[in-house]
Amino acid sequence: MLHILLTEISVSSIRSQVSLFLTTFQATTMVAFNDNFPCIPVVDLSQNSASSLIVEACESFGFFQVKNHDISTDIITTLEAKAFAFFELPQSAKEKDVPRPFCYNTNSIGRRGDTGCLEYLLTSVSNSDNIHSNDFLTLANIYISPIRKMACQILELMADGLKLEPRNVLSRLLSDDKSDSRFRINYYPPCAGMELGFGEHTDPQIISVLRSNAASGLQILKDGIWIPVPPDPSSFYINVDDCLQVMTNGRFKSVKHKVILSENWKQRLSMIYFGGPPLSAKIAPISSLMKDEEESPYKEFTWSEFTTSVANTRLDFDRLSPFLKSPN
Ligand SMILES: O=C(O)CCC(=O)C(=O)O
Repeated sequence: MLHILLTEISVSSIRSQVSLFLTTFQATTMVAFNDNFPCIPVVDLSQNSASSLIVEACESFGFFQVKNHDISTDIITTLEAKAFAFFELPQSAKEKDVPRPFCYNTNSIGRRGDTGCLEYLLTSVSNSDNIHSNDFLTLANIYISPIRKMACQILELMADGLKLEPRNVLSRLLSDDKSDSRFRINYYPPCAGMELGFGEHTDPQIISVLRSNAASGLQILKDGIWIPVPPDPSSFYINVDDCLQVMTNGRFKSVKHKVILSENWKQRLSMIYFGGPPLSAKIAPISSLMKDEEESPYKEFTWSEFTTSVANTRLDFDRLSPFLKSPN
C-alpha cells in the first residue's frame, strides 16, 4: 500500500517536473539558439514620434520599452535597495515585519494554486494618501506617484495616436481618486536550476509599468514565440492589459508574459505598477474607435466584475473569455 502510494506520488511529481522542464527547456533553448527575435519596440518619450510609436507597439506587441523618462534614479535605487534589504532578511523576520499594508507571499501566486519561484510584496495603491509613518510605504509612494504620472502621460500619447478626444479618456481612469491600482515588488531568489519564476498570464488592468534590476528572465509571447526581454534598469517596460484590449476592441493586444529563471541565476527584483480603473468603471470599446457596423465581441462589464472573476481563475486562464458574447 505504502509502496503504491509512494509510486503514485513520485509519478505525479515526476510528471510535474517533466512539464516544468519542457516549459523552461523550450523557453531557454529559444533564448540560447534563436538570434532572430523581433526587437522589442522602444519609445523615447521626449520625441514627437512617441504617440505613433506607442500605437504601433501596442498593436503589434502589446508591449514596449520606455526610454528618456524623467523618473529620478535616486528614487528607484533607494526603493530597490530597501526592497532587497527586506527580501534578504531571515524568513521569520520577513513574516514578522511585513511592511503593512503590503502583503507578503512566498511561492504562491493568487488564490488558485499557482506557484512560482519568487517572493513578493503586494498592495493596493491610493492616489491620495502620501504621508505615512511606515518608512517603506512612504518610499513606495514616492516611487509610485511619478510612475502613475508617467503611465497617464503614456495613455495620453496613446489617445493622441488614436485620435481620441478628450485626450484624457484613458488616463482619467488612473488619475481618478478611486482608481483601483496595485503595486507589486517581485524578488526571484538565486536558484539551483531552471525554474518557472512567474507563470504565463496577461495583466487584467489597463496598463502595467515594470522596472527591473539587471537580471534577465522576463519573456513576452508574440505570434506564438516567447521573446526574452533584455533587462535594462534605466528603462521601464509597458504592458497592454486586458481592459485596454477591450477598450480598443482588440486593436491593442494584452500581452502574455512570464518569468523563467535559469542556472547561475542573478537575483531579479522587479517593481510593477498595475494601473487599474475605479471599481465601478464600465469597460467597453471606446465608440469613436469602432468602425461602421463594427461590433464588440465582449459583453460590457465593470472593473469590479472583471477583477472578481480574475481572482477566481488560474494565471494562464484567458481571463476575458467569460465576458465574450459568444463563448469560444
Ligand atoms: O517580475 C517580472 O518581471 C514580471 C512579473 C509579473 O508579470 C507580474 O507580477 O504580474
